[in-house]
Amino acid sequence: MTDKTALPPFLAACRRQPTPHMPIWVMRQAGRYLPEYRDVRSKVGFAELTRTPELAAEVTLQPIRRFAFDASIIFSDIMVPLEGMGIDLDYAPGPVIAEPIRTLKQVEAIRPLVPERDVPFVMEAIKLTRAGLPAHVPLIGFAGSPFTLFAYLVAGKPSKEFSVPRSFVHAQPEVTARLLERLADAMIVYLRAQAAAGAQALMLFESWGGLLGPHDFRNVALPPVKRIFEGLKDLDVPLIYFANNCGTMLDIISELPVHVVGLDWRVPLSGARKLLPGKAIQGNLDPAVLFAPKAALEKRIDEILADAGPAPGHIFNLGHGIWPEVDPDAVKRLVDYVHERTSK
Ligand code: 1CP
Repeated sequence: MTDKTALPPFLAACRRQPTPHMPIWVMRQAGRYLPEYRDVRSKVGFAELTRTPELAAEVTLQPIRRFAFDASIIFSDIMVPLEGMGIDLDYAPGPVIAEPIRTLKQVEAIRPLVPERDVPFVMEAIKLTRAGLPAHVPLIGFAGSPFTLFAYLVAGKPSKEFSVPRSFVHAQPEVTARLLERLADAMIVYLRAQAAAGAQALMLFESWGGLLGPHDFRNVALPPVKRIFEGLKDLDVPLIYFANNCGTMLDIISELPVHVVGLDWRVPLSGARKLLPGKAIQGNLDPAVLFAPKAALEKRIDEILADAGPAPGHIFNLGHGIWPEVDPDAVKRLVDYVHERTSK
């Protein structure tokens, strides 16, 4: 018999408590690798999907129906609150900004976010999704980190090197600091509104912070992130920081008041455990390994479990978002194998 009073495994692992099996979910788990998602998308554009609570809830629940995931993440995008702040953007499929930010005047013209007024559909989608989820599957709310949002806002479109925002940091330090501060304040109210609507954990995606070296990461990207997590500390929900490509900066990241640090596949988990005392870890199978035959996939999973060790406080995940080309059967093998290997 299961203990009805026990925390769901995902929330227990966030707090480094023992769990009956290791929880697993995958970043971008609702999306183009699922035929049922492609069906919905054949009828509505991505922006409309994010603005229609019934449809956003439906695609959020799709992977939960198919796989034994231990957490759900609300279907939206890191750019959605920026649309609510008056930024004109489109998805092609990555975000494209009509007028990339270059001046202080543009920064000052960005409206402060009032979530209930500007993006009510996100909170509505959270409520609908929560009502449709089983009790043991917590719902994660999320936002983009200020530096990651800054990278898109200044570059104007997805980019490999993000050379425009990276040079902007040095050419326009005051404008950079002001924009990051504005974004931090907006993400605090945005994440608080998601928690109030029913999100049971909050995750910040630092997808592009790894473009910076340790000096700039500490001085530019980190202060607004600290400001956000300080602004959420009083909430009774686990806070997760996904530190993509930041493996050389874990000593700096260890200072953040978060419960969980998400890690990409370049980071050995045994080393990360040492550098992140008191924090849970999340990750970190290379998304490319989902293309391996069954035995090789299982071997890699075993290696990650062995490297992270048996201590509580490990949530299994990919090291970054799942790719659209992945066979859903490989995801089923991944989820079921992690559960099988870690069941007590
Ligand atoms: O055509 C489509 O269906 C649009 C493709 C798409 C999807 C499915 C975009 C545009 N966003 C999303 C959903 C999305 N974005 C989720 C869904 C929730 C889930 O996991 O199930 C999440 C969490 C995001 C967050 C996001 N958007 C991040 C952070 C995570 C990461 O991957 O690092 C980033 C960097 C973005 C920007 C973005 N939005 C869309 C795309 C294709 C991109 C990436 C562009 C790039 O490569 O720079």
